[in-house]
Amino acid sequence: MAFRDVLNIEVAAGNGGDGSMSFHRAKYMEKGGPDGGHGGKGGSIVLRATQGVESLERLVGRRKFKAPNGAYGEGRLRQGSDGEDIFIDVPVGTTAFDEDSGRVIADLVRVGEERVIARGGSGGRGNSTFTSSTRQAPRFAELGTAGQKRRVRLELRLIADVGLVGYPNAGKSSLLAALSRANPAIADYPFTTLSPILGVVDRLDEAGTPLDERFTLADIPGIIEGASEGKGLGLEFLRHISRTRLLVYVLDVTRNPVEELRQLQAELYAYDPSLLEQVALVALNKVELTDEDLAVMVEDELVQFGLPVVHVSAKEGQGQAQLREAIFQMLPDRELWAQTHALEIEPDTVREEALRIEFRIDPAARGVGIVSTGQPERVWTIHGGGFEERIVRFSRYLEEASEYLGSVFKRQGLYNALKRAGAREGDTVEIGTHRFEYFDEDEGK
Ligand SMILES: Nc1nc2c(ncn2[C@@H]2O[C@H](COP(=O)(O)OP(=O)(O)OP(=O)(O)O)[C@@H](O)[C@H]2O)c(=O)[nH]1
Ligand SMILES: [Mg+2]
Repeated sequence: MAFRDVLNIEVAAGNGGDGSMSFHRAKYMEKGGPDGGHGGKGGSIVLRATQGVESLERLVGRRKFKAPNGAYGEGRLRQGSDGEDIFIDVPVGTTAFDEDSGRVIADLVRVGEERVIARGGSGGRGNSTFTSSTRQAPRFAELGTAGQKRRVRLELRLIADVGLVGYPNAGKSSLLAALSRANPAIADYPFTTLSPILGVVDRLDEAGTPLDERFTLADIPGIIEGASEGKGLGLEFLRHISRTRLLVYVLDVTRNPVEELRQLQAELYAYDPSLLEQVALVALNKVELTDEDLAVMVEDELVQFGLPVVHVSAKEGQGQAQLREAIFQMLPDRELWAQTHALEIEPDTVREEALRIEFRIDPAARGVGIVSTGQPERVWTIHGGGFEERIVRFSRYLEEASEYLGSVFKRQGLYNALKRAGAREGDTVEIGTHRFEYFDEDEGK
């Protein structure tokens, strides 16, 4: 099975159902009251983290997800049913990005965690809602709003506690095999490991009996100089270690460990500078191939990096118990780590746009554009403040709802704002596709 760890999908939440415009009808009753019910909510698209799914592969073949719409409201105050949410199961460790804004919209790190990635539209209110002392028979209702549509990129980062990084052939896979029950491919050629592999490492007591304490260890493909420019297998796989709590630099003592570590750190830095802030140690591997004095000399040279050094042999077993124990002792506490490394997630609610009034046309000032009424037309265009959305929600009943909308707009301060901007009696106000005449209430008082 190919290891797929990035997947692009398209998601569309359901639209909200329209509110109903209806009046009660019964025998012997001439004129019943308004009884239009509300529309139902549209279904949302929800990501859910599950265990036991190792890759995003499971989703392949299905790139588009659509949640059902909410049902229309009906007479007799019957509310439309809500559209059901659609759940997309993804492996723990999946992060979702909005393809267009690039922002993180979900980051699932615990089994069972859920996050809405496309919100269903809300249902419109039925006409029964809009009665008042002066409006007994509203002949309008509210439409449902559109569900959110998004292009989403899913990325899977293995949630490993510890990551092994090193040049090809340094012995990373050999170490994983020695410390855990994982069975990675090991061979005497570079880039044996082509995709990340996880193993579980138990803490052992002195007699070698497992204690009830363990960490997961990720083995990733080797990194070479220039990896950040795409050489070798590139740095794609560093994504998997970007959220580990500890890094083990695996160095082959028989090569040039000091130079290799410098290069490794430069490549990691180029990918993501915060990788170098992770707790780390050095596993100086293959020590059985050199004499001890030489290994100690190398260790002295590595002092400049400020990292603890453990001498090991993945092949012969030396230092493995020490390496295991050193990792357990240095590993930052999971809860504390999670608190300081939480990704910043896009807020759920879109910040409401401030009201902007744009004075578009003043033909009089330019001496042109006399309309049929013989008056120069002055048009004020309204953006933001939720006014355009509100017009859309009543677009089917603009005529009937105009008095209600007028009172809402007034309460929201639209006419005051227009007046302050210099609007005059008879000017045209444009909100979305709707146009109406500006009327100054205080005039003539
Ligand atoms: N002598 C000796 N050989 C080792 C030791 N550890 C690993 N090797 C050998 O080094 C070679 C590479 O080992 P791997 O574990 O595949 O190395 P890797 O770092 O995973 O390599 P890539 O997956 O290509 O990045 C194999 O031939 C191993 O047998 C060791 O401690 N001593
Ligand atoms: Mg390997």
